[in-house]
Amino acid sequence: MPREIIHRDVGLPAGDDVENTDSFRQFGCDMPESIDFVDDDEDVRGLFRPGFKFRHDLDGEDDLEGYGWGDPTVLRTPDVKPRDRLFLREMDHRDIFIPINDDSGRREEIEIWGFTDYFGSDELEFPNPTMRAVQGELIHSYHRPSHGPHTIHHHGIGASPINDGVGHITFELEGDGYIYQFRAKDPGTYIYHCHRNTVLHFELGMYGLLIIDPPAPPGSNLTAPYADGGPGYVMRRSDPVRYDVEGLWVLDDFDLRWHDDRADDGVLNHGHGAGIECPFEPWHPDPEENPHLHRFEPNRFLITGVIADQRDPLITHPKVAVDARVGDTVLLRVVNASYTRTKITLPSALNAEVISMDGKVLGGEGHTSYAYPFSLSEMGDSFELTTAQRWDLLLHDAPAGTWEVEVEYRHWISGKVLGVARTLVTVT
Ligand SMILES: [Cu+2]
Repeated sequence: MPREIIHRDVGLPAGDDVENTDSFRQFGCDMPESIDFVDDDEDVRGLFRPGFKFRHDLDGEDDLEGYGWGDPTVLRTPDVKPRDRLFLREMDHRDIFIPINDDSGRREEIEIWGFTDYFGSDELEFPNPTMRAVQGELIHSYHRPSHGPHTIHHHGIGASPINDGVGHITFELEGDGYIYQFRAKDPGTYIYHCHRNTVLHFELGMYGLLIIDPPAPPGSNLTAPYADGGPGYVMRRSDPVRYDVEGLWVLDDFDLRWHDDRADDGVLNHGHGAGIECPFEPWHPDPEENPHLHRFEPNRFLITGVIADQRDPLITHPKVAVDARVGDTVLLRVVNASYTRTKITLPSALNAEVISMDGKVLGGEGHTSYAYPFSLSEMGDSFELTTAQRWDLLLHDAPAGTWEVEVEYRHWISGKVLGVARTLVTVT
C-alpha cells in the first residue's frame, strides 16, 4: 500500500542534495514564513490581502532600533496600537546544565532550544524567562527568530489569528520577526511557546510562563506586575487576594534522544522528520537511536527546570521548593508542560483551594453563575493535568510542617507511571 504523504511534505526538496535535505530536517515544512510576506513580488499567500505585506520600519516603534537591532524590517502588525508593555524574545539553542534535585552542583548537560529575554540575561534559561503583565494592558511581544523560523504562541490568551503565532494556521517568523499584539484580558497563569514543528520545539524547551496579574488594590504597597515568588495579588472570585509566597511548578519530561542533534554517522539523531518515513531522509538504521517524533519515551522528569533523580526524586532546589511562614497565604501555579498526564498530590493538611484553571478565575467574570473555588480535599487532594493545563491553588493559613508534594508522570494513553518527582512546602 502506498505510504501516505501528509500535506506538509508536498513541495519539499527531494533527492540526495545534502544541503536541502539538512534544511528539511532542521526546519522543513512548507509553511508561509513572514519573510515571504515582505518579498517584493505580488504573490500574497493564504489569508492575507494584497497590500498587507509591506515592509515597514516599525512605525511608531522606532525605539526598537535603539536596542541594537539595526534597521529591522518586520511584518506589519495590523491595527497596531500604542503598547503598555513590550516583551522581546530571541531564539537561542545551547547545551546547558540542568540541575539535579538541589543546588549542590549536581547537573546534566542537555541541549535546550529556547527564548532569551533581550532585556535580561544572555544566558539561556530553562524554562525561558517569565513574561509578566498587568490585567488590561496592551501587550507587544516581539519575537526575532534565528536558526530557522519559529513563532510565539501565547497559549490561552485568545489573540486574533494573525497574532496567535500558530505556524501551521497562519505563518512562521523569519528575518527580523514580528510583533504580536494582544490584550492581557484575564488574570491568571498561561504559557508562551514556539508553535513551529510544535511537538519538537516545545519538547526542546521553547516555552516560558506568561502570568497576568490583577492590579494591586488602592492603598497596597505592591505594584503589579509582581515579582516571581511573591508577594502579590491573585483573583479569587471577584476579589484580589494578597499572597505572601508564590510557587511556580512547571512539570516537564524529556526524552533525551530528542535533545541530541549531534551527528554521529552523518545522520542527525533526532526526528525533524516528524515521525514519518519521508522520501528525503533515510530511516536511521537503528530505530532505538533515531526515534523521530512518533516515539516519545521520557527518561527525565522535571519541575521548573530541575531534574528529579529517579533513585531519589525529592527536589529541594530553591527554584522549586516553597518556603513560607506560619499563617502565610501561599499561591501555587501548577503547569503541565510535559507530554504525560501528571497527577499532583498535596498533603491534606495543606487544605489547598483551587481558585483558577487555565487562566480562568473560578467564579470570576463570566463564570459567576456556575463556577466557584473548591477545596482539593473534594478530589482526594489529587488532580491530573494534561499537556498545557494550568491550575492555581491557594494555601490559606499554611500550617507549620514540612509537607511533601508528589507528581506522577503517567503515560498519556495507558496511564502507567513513567516517572515521579517530589518537592516540599516548608512552613516554619
Ligand atoms: Cu521553534
